[in-house]
Amino acid sequence: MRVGLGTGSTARWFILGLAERVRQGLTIRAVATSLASASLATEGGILVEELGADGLDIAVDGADSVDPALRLIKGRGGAMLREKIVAASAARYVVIVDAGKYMPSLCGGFRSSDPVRERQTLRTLAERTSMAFAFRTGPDGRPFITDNGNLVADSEDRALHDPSALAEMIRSSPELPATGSSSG
Ligand code: A5P
Repeated sequence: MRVGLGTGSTARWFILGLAERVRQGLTIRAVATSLASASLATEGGILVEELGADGLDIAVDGADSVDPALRLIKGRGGAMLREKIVAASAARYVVIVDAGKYMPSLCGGFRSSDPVRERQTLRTLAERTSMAFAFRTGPDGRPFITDNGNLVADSEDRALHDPSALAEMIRSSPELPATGSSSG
């Protein structure tokens, strides 16, 4: 099988378990959603390759939160772009969460990928959503940059009552980065 590997502490457990199965003789090929997951998989003996045109049989990832309608917030790990590409390429998409991820309603989250328009992106988001957004910073206080060289814009100032509508609004807004996406 061709298997997509997610990113984060939950996906890490999946990769470790998969590596154990590979050591026992399971034959798979994997595509990783982050450099961290690629390293972990390779160290565990999993063959990691680039995503091919033939897609994936299954992808397994974690999530930051899930609501009663099984809608998800993802992206806290900063691997959203590759996670979305891998998820879209997989015939089956499995998300693993523990009980701590269940929320009665989701909170905001947005990843921006266009540095040229970064400030305009935040302004547009704020205008369209009436929510406050800020670019994520790392432990050193500098802007957090993803594996793909993207910035991450986060908003957590209120619950999302209609995350599906928000996701659609962002997807259909030409002013927002074409590869940007609501996490909801
Ligand atoms: C990575 O970008 C994220 O989407 C993760 O899958 C998500 O943040 C869950 O991470 P944990 O399993 O570490 O909570």
